[in-house]
Amino acid sequence: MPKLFFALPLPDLAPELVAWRDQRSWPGLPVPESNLHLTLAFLGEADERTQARLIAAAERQHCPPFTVTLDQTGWFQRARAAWVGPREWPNELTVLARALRRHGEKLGLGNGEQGYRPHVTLSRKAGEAPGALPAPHFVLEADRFCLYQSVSTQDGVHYEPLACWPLRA
Ligand code: 3AM
Repeated sequence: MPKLFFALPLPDLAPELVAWRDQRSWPGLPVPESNLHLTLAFLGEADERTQARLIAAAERQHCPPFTVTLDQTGWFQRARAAWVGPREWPNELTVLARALRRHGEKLGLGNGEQGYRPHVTLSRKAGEAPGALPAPHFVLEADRFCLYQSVSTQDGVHYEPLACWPLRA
């Protein structure tokens, strides 16, 4: 069964983020540009019936478009992920992430974690935190969200959108 998650795609920002990361000393193994995303809710393995239910729930989800400024670097020590993320973020993002996590939980999905820390993972297997300076400054104009599946190939993992929905009030 494929592993699923909801995320914001970063079509315009991904090349800028990669160029920024690759210009500096950044720890760990770089995440390929095509895999960059901002996770809203991790779901885990889901069968086709559950996928269809997730899609139906996401279709009914309403959220206005919002802006997120990625102005900080960070490191999840346990996951060994180095990232950029917002210092502060709009309430719409918190509410959307929570609603999508709950859709998953109602279907028995998720990892039980309650806290939400928006971030874009730029590298994995990072043994140390990235430098804090110079601070990043990337503006994400979020206007849609997607359900992704994680596909393992010989070249590594690829994240493929299964379906996307516009953010609208
Ligand atoms: O790219 P980020 O860091 O946002 O770390 C995985 C990645 O998130 C996360 O799901 C996203 C797509 O794979 N992930 C994988 N397993 C996870 C788990 N058990 C997980 N997040 C939470 N719990």
